[in-house]
Amino acid sequence: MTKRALITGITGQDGSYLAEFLLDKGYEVHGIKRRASQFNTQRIDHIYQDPHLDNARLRLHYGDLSDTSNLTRILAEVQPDEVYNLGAQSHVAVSFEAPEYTADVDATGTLRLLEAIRFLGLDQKTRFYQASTSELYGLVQETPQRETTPFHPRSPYAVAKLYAYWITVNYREAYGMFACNGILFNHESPRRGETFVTRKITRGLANIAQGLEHCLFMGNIDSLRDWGHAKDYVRMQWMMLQQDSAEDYVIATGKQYSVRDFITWSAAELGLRLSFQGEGVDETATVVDVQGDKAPAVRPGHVVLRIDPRYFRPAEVETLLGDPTKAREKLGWTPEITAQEMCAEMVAHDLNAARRHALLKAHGHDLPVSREDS
Ligand code: NDP
Ligand code: GDR
Repeated sequence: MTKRALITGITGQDGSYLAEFLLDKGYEVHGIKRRASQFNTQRIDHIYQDPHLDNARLRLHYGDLSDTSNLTRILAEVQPDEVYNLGAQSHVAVSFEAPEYTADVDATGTLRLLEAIRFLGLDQKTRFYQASTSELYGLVQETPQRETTPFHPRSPYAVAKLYAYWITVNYREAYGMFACNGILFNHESPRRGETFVTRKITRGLANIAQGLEHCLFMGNIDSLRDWGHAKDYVRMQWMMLQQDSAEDYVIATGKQYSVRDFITWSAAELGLRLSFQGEGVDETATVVDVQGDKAPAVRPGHVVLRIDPRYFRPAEVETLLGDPTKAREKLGWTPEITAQEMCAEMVAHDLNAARRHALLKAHGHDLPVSREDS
């Protein structure tokens, strides 16, 4: 029997990798996609299947986590064996700007899905994965953080995800649903949204290397994170739903680096050696050496990075480090891609894009570089 999965957030970073993964496993994959004024399917265009084909195994449904009737109708139609709830307003800084919306989508949206599953009588058939987050630990109470570490969320996003975490546990305990939380630490890839810190760095420096931008403006570069690769992490999301019992798992690498480290690695991938000078909001990074041909627009002395306090958060999560022992011992999961390898892949991807852009520019097509302030 072909298994059927429903993914909310299929157009996002994780949704796109998970859809690929499940299609490879022979699943019929249904995804919920928001209506947008422009195409928002760039991450899944390569796996798109024409719905007119009888044997299409990827199907998209318009929907939104804020719309109960829409979610109920899609669930009734699809009758999924597995639901992966990856849809969310997922940007921590933006959640301070739009706290109520974030709560509606990230917290109540999760409840809407769980309740629709129950209402439709699918609670004993459909397995449920909730995209929980290391942001739950926030102001950390223990290092490294594991499944039993107390939570202390530090943003509207994290507080909304705390509700989603507990409502998932509650539906498991109250109704015997197979519902799990994956407490995932930061994971990145060339498909990472452009305003998350790693992608902002790899894309920004690649653009600077090609003369498309001049300087990167950053927030707290002393922040420490446990970064893994999204491809490794979606494998684990699936594994969690294949177990005999529903449990919650921390997914992390167990290694921690600073944002500053990530900047240094990215610059090195472009042949740039940086020197950090000054302190706090006056800190800058200047190029001291240029090697190779990847950064023709950069000379020694170029200030490629400045601090802009607008990127500081009202409450910061300074440090996160996960302990993935349970995932390793119970599920045999270990991450295969290191943070440095991932950084190299991201820089190579963004350099390619920047080179294409610079080439168009050199031929008179001066397209603006898309930018966003976060
Ligand atoms: P992305 O931001 O890349 O993707 C989020 C997805 O959710 C997009 O498909 C987006 O649609 C969709 N979405 C946003 N709002 C709504 C809504 N109102 N209704 C339906 N769908 C919506 O996130 P990631 O792929 O990185 O993360 C996936 C999930 O995992 C998220 O829930 C995130 O909070 C969580 N998480 C992520 C971690 C990470 O490091 N990446 C770590 C821990 C948890 P659109 O494309 O139209 O914007
Ligand atoms: P995070 O990811 O908040 O951990 O949430 P992000 O990459 O946005 O920030 C990581 C750290 O970098 C610092 N930082 C900056 N961040 C951004 N975006 N822009 C900057 O200019 C900048 N300068 C410094 C941040 O302050 C922070 O400390 C991500 C999201 O994917 C969540 O959905 C997910 O739940 C968590 O990871 C785990």
